[in-house]
Amino acid sequence: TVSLPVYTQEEVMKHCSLDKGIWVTYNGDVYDITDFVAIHPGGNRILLAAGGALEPFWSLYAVHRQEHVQEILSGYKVGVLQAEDCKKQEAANLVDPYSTDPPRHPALIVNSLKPFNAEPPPGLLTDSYITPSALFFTRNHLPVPQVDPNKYRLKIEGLPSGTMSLTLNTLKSNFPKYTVIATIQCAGNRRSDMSKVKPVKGLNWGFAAIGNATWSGARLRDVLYHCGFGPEVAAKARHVQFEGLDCDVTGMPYGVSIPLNKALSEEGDVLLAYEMNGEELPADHGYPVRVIVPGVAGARNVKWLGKVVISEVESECHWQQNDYKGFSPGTNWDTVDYKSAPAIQELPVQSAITQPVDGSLVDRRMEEVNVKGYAWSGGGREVVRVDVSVDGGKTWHVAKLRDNGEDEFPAPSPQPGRAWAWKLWEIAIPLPEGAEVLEVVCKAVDSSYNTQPDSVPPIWNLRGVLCNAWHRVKVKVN
Ligand code: HEM
Ligand code: MTE
Ligand code: MO
Repeated sequence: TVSLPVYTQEEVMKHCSLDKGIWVTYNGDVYDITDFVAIHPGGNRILLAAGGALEPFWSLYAVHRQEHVQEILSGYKVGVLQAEDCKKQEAANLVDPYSTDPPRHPALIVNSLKPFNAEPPPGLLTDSYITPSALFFTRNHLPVPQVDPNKYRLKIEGLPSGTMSLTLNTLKSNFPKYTVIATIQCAGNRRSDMSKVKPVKGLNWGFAAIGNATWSGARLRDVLYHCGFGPEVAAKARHVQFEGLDCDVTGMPYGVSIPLNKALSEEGDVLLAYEMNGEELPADHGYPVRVIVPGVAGARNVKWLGKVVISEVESECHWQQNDYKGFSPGTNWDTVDYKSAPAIQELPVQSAITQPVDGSLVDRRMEEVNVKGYAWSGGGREVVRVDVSVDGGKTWHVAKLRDNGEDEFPAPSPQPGRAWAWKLWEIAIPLPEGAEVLEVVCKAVDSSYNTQPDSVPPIWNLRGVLCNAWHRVKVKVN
């Protein structure tokens, strides 16, 4: 083997532009990645590491903690880093941007630790109509920001009065406090069902990236009108952009937008929430303030809200423009054009089976099999029916819908178009005679008579979002 040249950090640093070449270090090795820059799936940001170490960036973007990424990198190796510089780097890498993340519940199933992404065991999900905050799924793209409630300011931009700045106390005391019970679902919920058909890119969520909570706070519309929203702005503005206080290494915050109409509508129930389930928001769920956009994909419910911008255009951020969009099963990574598809807002009708568990056993002496699950639809469309089958969809039974499971949370029948909360459902179905395997299936119907597609292939998409095919669970009878 030819021994590779040894470089100092200083030499590596000189290679930080496309004309001088782009070099980076990783784990004590030196790489010339000039030719890779143009084909990097994460785009231009790769240049941030030019002339320096990859570690601080890769610790922020967990997608790189995969074997195939290491393989790509190894193809560009040109040398090793001088021992003394290696030591310096190791010391610097000990600063972990996630070190201030909060403690989490041990029952959560972790999909990625840094950033933290986790869901509860699905069986626990239907134990209570209101999901306990500690078990509510968490979807973080970045480290949890540390926010001092006394220094917190919510900036409102795009109104005639210029930038407005509201304290936490103002939000709490100057506006009426509203409470809504709303389900939040990640657009990637059930991605693992999609990746069984063909690999997709993204966190491998099971079917518990969904939860139902009470959210309390000021209505966004009240705050906007208070800050001077009026006909002059309404004539031009079309979107409300949100920015989180969580930033990537370049200082770019998490950002998305929703249609202005949704934000202004009295029936839209969009909140600047400071409470979840009657307590201040937990750190993972957006302390001290998050947006709740009922009926809309989790991604638009911005946590650690720092800024609201009234605008003619959608958010320019990655998560609005180049992520959280749906595509044809025929679209691949060579042909995908993110500009061609609208951002996901309202989600389609969804349901899943939490009991029985896939692969479990049912005793033949039991005459019935108890089936339980959740059902929900986006856009305030109420789930009006859930059909359940134990023979793979040949025969169907109608499940009993529960608006709420506990007396403490009386959920009155929602107004039409404002059904933001899920329904839990259950049914006891007679065991079919002689059956050795049951294929338990559920599908929900919403108030617009939308229902779920029977299988994944026709809705498969490269990013694995919007997976709402019939949920199927197999159990053995013994
Ligand atoms: C995604 C390689 C540097 C940010 C990816 C993926 C690969 C890759 C293979 C796709 C992973 C997957 O989804 O399976 C590399 C290599 C790098 C490098 C070889 C260095 C030589 C960086 C740097 C940053 C970065 C320095 C940030 C400053 C991202 C992001 C994605 C990504 C945000 C996700 C893109 C998306 O899913 O939309 N990278 N990367 N990468 N990379 Fe890098
Ligand atoms: N807001 C900020 N600031 N940063 C984020 O990473 N993730 C979004 C959304 N809001 C995110 C965010 C996504 S994709 C989802 S699904 C929901 O938050 C998840 O909310 P939860 O973690 O409270 O369940
Ligand atoms: Mo999400």
